[in-house]
Amino acid sequence: MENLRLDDTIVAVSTPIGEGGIGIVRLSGKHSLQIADSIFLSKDAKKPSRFKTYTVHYGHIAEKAKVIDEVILTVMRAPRSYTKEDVVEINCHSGIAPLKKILDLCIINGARLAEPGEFTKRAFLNGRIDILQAEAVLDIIKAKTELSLKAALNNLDGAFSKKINSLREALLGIYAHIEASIDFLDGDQRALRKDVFKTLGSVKKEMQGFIASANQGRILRQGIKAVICGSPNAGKSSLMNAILKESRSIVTHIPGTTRDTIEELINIKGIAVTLVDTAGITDTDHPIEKEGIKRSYAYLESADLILLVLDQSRRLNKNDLDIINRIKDNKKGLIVVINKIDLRKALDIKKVRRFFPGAKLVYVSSLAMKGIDKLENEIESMVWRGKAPGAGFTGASNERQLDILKRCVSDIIEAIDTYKKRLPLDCVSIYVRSGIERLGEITGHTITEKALDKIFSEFCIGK
Ligand SMILES: Nc1nc2c(ncn2[C@@H]2O[C@H](COP(=O)(O)OP(=O)(O)O)[C@@H](O)[C@H]2O)c(=O)[nH]1
Ligand SMILES: [Mg+2]
Repeated sequence: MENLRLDDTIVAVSTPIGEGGIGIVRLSGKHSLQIADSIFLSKDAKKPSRFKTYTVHYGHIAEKAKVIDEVILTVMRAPRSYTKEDVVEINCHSGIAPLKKILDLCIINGARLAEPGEFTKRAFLNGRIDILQAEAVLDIIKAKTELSLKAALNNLDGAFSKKINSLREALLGIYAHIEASIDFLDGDQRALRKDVFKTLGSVKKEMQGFIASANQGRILRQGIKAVICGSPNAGKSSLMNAILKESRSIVTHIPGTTRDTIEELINIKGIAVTLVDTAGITDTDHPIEKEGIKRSYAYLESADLILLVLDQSRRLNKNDLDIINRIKDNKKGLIVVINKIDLRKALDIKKVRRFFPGAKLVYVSSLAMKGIDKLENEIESMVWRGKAPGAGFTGASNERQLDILKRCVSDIIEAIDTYKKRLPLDCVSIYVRSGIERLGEITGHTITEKALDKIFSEFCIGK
């Protein structure tokens, strides 16, 4: 159980390494205060081990009286700290030299360099948070929009854990009843069977709800990739700029000059959208242009949403038709953006509709910044398929959680089928038990060390 050691004191730089105002070196474990004592010089010569919990102190970090940096030191004593252990945080100047030197000094004085996510892992092992909450910490760090931050905070707060725990308790209730029912009389057996059936049905329904909303959780966490495509000069780069409301992509009169793809991360109605401006798709022999087009197609493969830009001021040409044929049977989200509505109309809209019978058409002028709002609304409703998560969203946020939920639902379905076959309740209870164990894996009630390692390996050192 190498990784589950809790006896040693760990240390890490908890802020991103680089030049900045403040950098933080964090210590956690039994010897945190003792280590701080040996490297911290306070003005009044008081030692950190004498400091009250949640107090902040000015002083210097020094190696044998040689000052390394001017710092502020915070003491948070067990059990009321991030890890439930004695924690010391040293706010120093953020530069490679002071951070590295202070880190080294802590190690020389008995601390061990923390593994990725080890502070949060200790918070879990010491029982302050469960695994869903630990994963929420990661979601918070990675959140790109307010909406995704809110969802992650709800999970950190334990909103999802509570729901999972109550399902687990419902299953535990059934399990205990069945186990106790062996001596029941017939009449009582019948009442129990009814009860078991009802509870299994409602547990199944709730879990299926979580599975259905997991896609929203995934989008909140990861965002989506929207790829702008279309023929040269259709106005792709202009559209990108209009959406970004600033000129980041190259806009030019010469067709085919955006040879490479340009990506920007933007916030559209709370969704983190990676917007990609591709090279115009055209029939060409130019090697660089060809490469750009190859990449455009590759991007289309990986897109969650395609924005096809068509130029309203001209009729469909061969390039348009090539790309339309390429994407018309696409199973992903697609919005047809009819651009240049400030110009005289030459495009046959009916023909466009025939290619994309179900698709949304949005009319814009990228140049005049017209219709961009409507496009953003359309992107939002397309992404959420009309069911946008509110600020109270709580649910599965990653593949691990979703995968376990799915396996758990199949256990419950098996349990219900077994019940319906009128087999003895003992047979039902086998599946109920499996379901209980799986739900325990989600929260960490029952979890293997391997699964734990995998979860925390996604964290960075210092978290
Ligand atoms: N009138 C008008 N011109 C536009 C509009 N959008 C783009 N253009 C012009 O069309 C040309 C090609 O635009 P660009 O964004 O580079 O097209 P791309 O090759 O698809 O990236 C430029 O001269 C733009 O100014 C629009 O909505 N209205
Ligand atoms: Mg362009």
